[in-house]
Amino acid sequence: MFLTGTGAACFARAQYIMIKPDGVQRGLVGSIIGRFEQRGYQLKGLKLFQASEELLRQHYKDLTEKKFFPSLLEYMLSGPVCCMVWEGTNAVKVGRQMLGATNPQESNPGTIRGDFALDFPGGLRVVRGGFVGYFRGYLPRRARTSPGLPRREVRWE
Ligand code: IDP
Ligand code: MG
Repeated sequence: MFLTGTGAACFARAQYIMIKPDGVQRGLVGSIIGRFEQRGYQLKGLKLFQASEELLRQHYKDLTEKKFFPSLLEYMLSGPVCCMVWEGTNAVKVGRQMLGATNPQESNPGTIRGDFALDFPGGLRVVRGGFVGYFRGYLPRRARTSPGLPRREVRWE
């Protein structure tokens, strides 16, 4: 097991990041990986993955009632996503800061969204941040349904 420690301190060290289909198609994978490496985070899992509708409905369960959900679903099915797990100090909070605000127009310059994304409709949504845990019993539901990264795939040394 590559992680030791328990509970919140352990959770805070691992962040699931997904580069969405337009980010992959625009060739931004390298730049985004570079930012996390530059900052000092360590790549613990990486996979290019075509999500299924069923998995996306689980992954975005809290958003299914939103008006934009059908277009989000269609967009997320439009091509492979790049799934990553980054580990390091305060990865959840700092990772969020590095992504920028959900609405790209409100993302500060210097953040990933603030530098690479402009709008919701028609793409340019680029990245999604989430939360991932490693240990049985502590694993949040979201991590279990994160496209491309079932638990066993992030547990390599
Ligand atoms: P996050 O990606 O920053 O975690 P969430 O609230 O989890 O943001 O929303 C998931 C995704 O749903 C966003 O990344 C974006 O693609 C889409 N989304 C969220 N809010 C809106 C909206 O108001 N209009 C259109 N799409 C949205
Ligand atoms: Mg979210």
